[in-house]
Amino acid sequence: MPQSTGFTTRAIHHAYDPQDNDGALTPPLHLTSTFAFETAQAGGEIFAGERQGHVYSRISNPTCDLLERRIAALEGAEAGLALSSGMGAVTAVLWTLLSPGDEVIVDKTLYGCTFAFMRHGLAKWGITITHVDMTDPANLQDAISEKTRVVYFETPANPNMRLVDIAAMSRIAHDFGASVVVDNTYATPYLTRPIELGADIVLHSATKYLGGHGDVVAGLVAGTAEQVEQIRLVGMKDMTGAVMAPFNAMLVLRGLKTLALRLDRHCASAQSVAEHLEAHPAVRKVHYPGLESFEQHALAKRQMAQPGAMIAFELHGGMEAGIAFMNGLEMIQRAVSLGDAESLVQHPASMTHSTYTPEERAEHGISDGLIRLSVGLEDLADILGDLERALPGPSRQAAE
Ligand code: 3LM
Repeated sequence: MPQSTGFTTRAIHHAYDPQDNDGALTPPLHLTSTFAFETAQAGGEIFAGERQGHVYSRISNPTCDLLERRIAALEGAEAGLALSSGMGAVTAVLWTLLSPGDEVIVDKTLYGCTFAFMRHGLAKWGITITHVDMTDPANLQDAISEKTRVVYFETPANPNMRLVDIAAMSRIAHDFGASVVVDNTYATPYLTRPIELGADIVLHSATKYLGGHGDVVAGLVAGTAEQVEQIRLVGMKDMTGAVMAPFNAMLVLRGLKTLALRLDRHCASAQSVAEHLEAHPAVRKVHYPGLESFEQHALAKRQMAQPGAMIAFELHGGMEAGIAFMNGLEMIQRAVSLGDAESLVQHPASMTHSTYTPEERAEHGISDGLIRLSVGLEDLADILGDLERALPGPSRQAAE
């Protein structure tokens, strides 16, 4: 299939020909831990890298291999790597790229476990973690030095939706020889392709939109063939063992086929929900890149094909009002994670970002009253109806 085919065509067909597999339309699931060598010599040659072939499923597996080719094709990268989880991807990439004495510069806002890994994991091994506010590239320019090996950020950032200008960051980082690693979980390659904008490595929690159905925990990485091979052999094979199970690769391959279709619907509904929330008297502030009032709306339009389907918002009554609102929801589920068919709501300060101390949350712009909503695929009228019932206001007061 030529590279120039469309995004969804690649998500459905790339790197698979049914005629290579007895005509099976759906790629086979290779449930095998190890691979038999035709001869002892052939095995030795595969181990020595002189011959192509699979050895053991902690290193590679044909079902995972197909997923790796697909994510690379969708991200515009040379190669991909499938891992056990998003955190497996984060840790395998950073253990591979960093050594004691190095510095990693990260954005102020990160997913809670990534933040904890940096602060309490990497720091333990003599790696310096420097947080800068990456909403302004000048802050990176001021902080970067020859010791900086990696510049790392999420855009949009979990949970407060801050955006980072990938092209501007990459130019600054590359002047100092640092690698730019982007967590593209919120945007997915359908909305933003960091490598095309200058980043070096992209990683994902494929548990979210890529899997898309809330039934798998998975991670993906994309980058140059050389980098990905290193991450496979050092970060994944030896340092973390965070390998994806072939069955999970099959679920993510299935999810990818409908990624564009689902995101079109997710984004259209999220835009309506964000506008609805912004107009509601009980709502103090809505953080959604598709709103004119969003501080980085211009960057969102330049960098994202659509504004995504994650919304963060605060109610006038702060945390207490937020908790009451969450408990008032009937259809929208109170759960962490995101990108599923089901709309999900959670409270970052006590849930996904409880890995930050209260002081760190204040310093990093994660307010105690912030509510995070992952807008799902249900009928828009039902999503809006559930929100309306749960928000403080005359209708709720009358019912109480
Ligand atoms: C969450 N996030 O609810 P896994 N990068 C980003 C993420 O959002 C996540 C990961 C990496 C959530 C998970 S919180 C207990 C549940 C931007 C995960 C890590 O290892 O696949 O969970 O990915 O925000």
